[in-house]
Amino acid sequence: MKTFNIRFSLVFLMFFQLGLSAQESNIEKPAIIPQPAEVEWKDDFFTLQERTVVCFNTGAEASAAWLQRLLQNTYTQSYTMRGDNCNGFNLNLNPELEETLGKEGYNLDISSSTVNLEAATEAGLFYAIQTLRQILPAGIENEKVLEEIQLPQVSITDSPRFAWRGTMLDVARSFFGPDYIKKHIDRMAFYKLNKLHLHLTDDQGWRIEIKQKPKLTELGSKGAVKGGRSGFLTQEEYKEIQEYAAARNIVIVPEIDIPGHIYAALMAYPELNCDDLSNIEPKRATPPQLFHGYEVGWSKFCLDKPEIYDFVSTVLGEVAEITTGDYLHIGGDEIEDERYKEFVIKADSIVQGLGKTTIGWEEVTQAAVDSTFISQRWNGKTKSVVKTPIIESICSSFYFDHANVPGQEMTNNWCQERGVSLKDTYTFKVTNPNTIGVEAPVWTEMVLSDEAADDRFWPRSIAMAEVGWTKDENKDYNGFLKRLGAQGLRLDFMDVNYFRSPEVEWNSDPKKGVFSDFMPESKY
Ligand code: TNX
Repeated sequence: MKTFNIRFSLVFLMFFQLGLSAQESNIEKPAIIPQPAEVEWKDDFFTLQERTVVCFNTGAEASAAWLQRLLQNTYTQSYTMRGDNCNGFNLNLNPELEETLGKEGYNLDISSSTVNLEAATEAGLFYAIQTLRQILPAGIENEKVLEEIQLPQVSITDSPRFAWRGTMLDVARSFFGPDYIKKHIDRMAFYKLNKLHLHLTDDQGWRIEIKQKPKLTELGSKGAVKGGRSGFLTQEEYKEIQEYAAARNIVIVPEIDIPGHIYAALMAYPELNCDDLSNIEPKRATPPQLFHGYEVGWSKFCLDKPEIYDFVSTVLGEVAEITTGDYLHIGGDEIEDERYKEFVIKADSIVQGLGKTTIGWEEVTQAAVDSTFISQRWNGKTKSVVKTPIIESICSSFYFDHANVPGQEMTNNWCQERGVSLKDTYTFKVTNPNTIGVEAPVWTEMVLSDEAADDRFWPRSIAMAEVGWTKDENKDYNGFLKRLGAQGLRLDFMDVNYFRSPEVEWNSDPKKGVFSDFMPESKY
């Protein structure tokens, strides 16, 4: 009897296992990017019912709205309800979880009948929802999915490696308005990026309204690089973008580039020049002309004139007033002047006086700035006299105005002749203990349309998102390429004009989206 029992159990077990593996192969494991810290897939699934309750507790109201918005693109009818534990979707905000999950971490647990999302903050819940979104079928990105939805059961515990996960858009060389910026914010949020740095001013254009200095936009916003768009953001538009971003856990970081890269202000307010114009290269442009070229490093304030500090205080004061984030970026790149260090220290104290944290390009660390000053590394050439927190934007891995593949047209490859490949981005290893995160700039001297900006940002920003979020031991380039390829269709549905990196096997719908016209040469 005993032997029979054991035999029977063995046979039963074998059947059971066979059954499971068959089931398992039916349900593909979704591609999640960035790779979460801990993922445990189970061999069973959750079926989305025709009616669903979304339960949320105090503080999770906005998350409930997000989740309901997501479920709207499925056949389910969802109802939100204040409460702790419903038999359906549960959003649980619990500040005590900060100890284990940090500010942006979350737990996501999908079992046979419930989907539980918990975090210490709404940011964490928002990220749990983004992960859930990646587990739901790609079709929800552009239509109502009516076929039955089965989600694999899973238990995910996740939190980011770095607090700073950003992109930078140069709206000064060529203007990008609220519509594109919001689209960009949506895509960033999907990949758990949380800082959008706007390079608002440069020689070619001034892009943010300053009420006490109206000529900055009346005159200074009219320029752009040849073929690029001009324009500016009103303060109302800026605030609206900022609110849109905040709802997606993204902080807008405004940059007013001083004391160099400042010609747009110098043509609008010529009194900021030295009387003999020794602060600019007149062959590039002289006031009241606009500048449409590409050259850098040829303009600066007249640093001997004390009035420039009034100008700086007024401008930064207004920008600080409309900025809800903690940071003001003062640029500080590509200038030589005896008074440069003095200027940086003074500008920092103005920013601190406005209650914000100062950020500057790495050159600022030639000056003995405070240890709260954040420096943004881009060419790694500065001899720093201080240790500061660092945002990593080293050009050889994170300058996305560079070519996706060698020879790509309309790219600027001064840092690395062959451009910046997906692999260059993905395999960057952060080793400096002062690094607070990563950020990828798209400079727009050669990026003149929304489609081109998409092509430069995506998919390399996705690789960067994983550098910023995922710990080294959980990263793997080949695994990343597979997950990225699997997300192609989703990017199509999201209407992203991403560069079809040749190293990726894209699961993509050629009827959707606009393809980049680049054809790799056979030698690549
Ligand atoms: C360097 S990076 C610049 C920008 C240019 C960019 C082009 C930095 C701080 N300055 O002014 O647009 O190269 O790649």
